[in-house]
Amino acid sequence: MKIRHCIAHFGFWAILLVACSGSDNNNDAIVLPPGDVGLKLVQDLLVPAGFIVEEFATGLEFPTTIAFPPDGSNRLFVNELQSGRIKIMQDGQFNTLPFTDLETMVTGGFPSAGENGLIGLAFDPDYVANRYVYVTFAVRSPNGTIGKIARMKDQNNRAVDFEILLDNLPSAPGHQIENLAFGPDGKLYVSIGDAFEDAKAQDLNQFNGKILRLNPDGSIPSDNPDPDSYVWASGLRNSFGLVFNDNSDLLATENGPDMKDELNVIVKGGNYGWPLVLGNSAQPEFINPIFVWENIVSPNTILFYKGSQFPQNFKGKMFTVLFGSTFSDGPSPIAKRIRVGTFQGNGLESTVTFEDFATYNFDAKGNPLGLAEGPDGMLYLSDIFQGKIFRIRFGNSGAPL
Ligand SMILES: [Ca+2]
Repeated sequence: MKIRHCIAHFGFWAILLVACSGSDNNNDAIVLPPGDVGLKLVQDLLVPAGFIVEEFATGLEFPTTIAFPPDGSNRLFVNELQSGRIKIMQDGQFNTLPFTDLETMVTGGFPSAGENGLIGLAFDPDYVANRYVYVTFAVRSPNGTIGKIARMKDQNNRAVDFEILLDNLPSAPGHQIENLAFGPDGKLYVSIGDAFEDAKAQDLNQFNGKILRLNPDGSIPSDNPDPDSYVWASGLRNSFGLVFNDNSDLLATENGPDMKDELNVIVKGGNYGWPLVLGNSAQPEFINPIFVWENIVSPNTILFYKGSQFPQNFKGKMFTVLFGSTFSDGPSPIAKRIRVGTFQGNGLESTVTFEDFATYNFDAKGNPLGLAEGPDGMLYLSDIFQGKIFRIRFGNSGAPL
């Protein structure tokens, strides 16, 4: 079985000579506050001094996106890639029944191989009032797999009123339907990979390699570039992470083929070049990324930190998960980590500089993928192959460090 786009990447993994985090990672002396005593400390995710990593959940089947609803409740929604289940964890344990089992809601069943399946999850901006939850996923079809966008309502931790908003989207064992994000305009933005048909990323009549924009009910917004089309931006290969920042810029991570991963600011009608150009070009018809990783690191989830549990200098910073190469054992010198990005400027004029925040030092297989900020301001990270969720917090709660 192969997971995620990054399967195409060759291993850059090697023995990590740990000079990267400055962490002493000696947690022996840490005394956890009451209520956290049961959580196992994680020594092999290296974080800056003062931070603590805990094992928050285990036993998951390929967890992808993780997200807390914007109602302040301490409920963590967890997507499982191939089971099609969305689980809810609250008060330290998973609910007996999942939020939903999408396998039972669609025909065809979920893929049992490849990197496609249940990927994206987003809450309606007005979730507190309307309880809508949106998901992106791919299911088996007679011709391979197809992508779908669906929404449902959260009724006491169970999904009701399931409806498909958009169907028959391009999919493949990789480069399938990825994430989704609500904009400050109340529209839903969805990333679709090129489904290994790269030329179609330049064809505005195809959904391969596009960012789509739709109304929450699945209709086409009248102010799209073409009022009869969902297409918002084109020329993308496989953008996994999708998020708006406080400047109302839509950021998307782009996975390059064997070099030049990108971070793009997605603008209305923008063409991001794939497969005609990689990274920066001088051709005015293509929009250049705001950041290029020359070597493949497989940037995935991105998240802007809004909380106050971390030290003040982290507020507004962008955490970026670098997945690394799939199935590789042990740490990687350049990937398998979370980096923290500092922005200057906005829009296409943005620049960003990165530094390491959390780096993998696990001996076994594992790749970081989903990232969520809890209502407690702590950072939650899913590891797809370890089937775990880690929690990272700053140890400022009276614990001796
Ligand atoms: Ca590009």
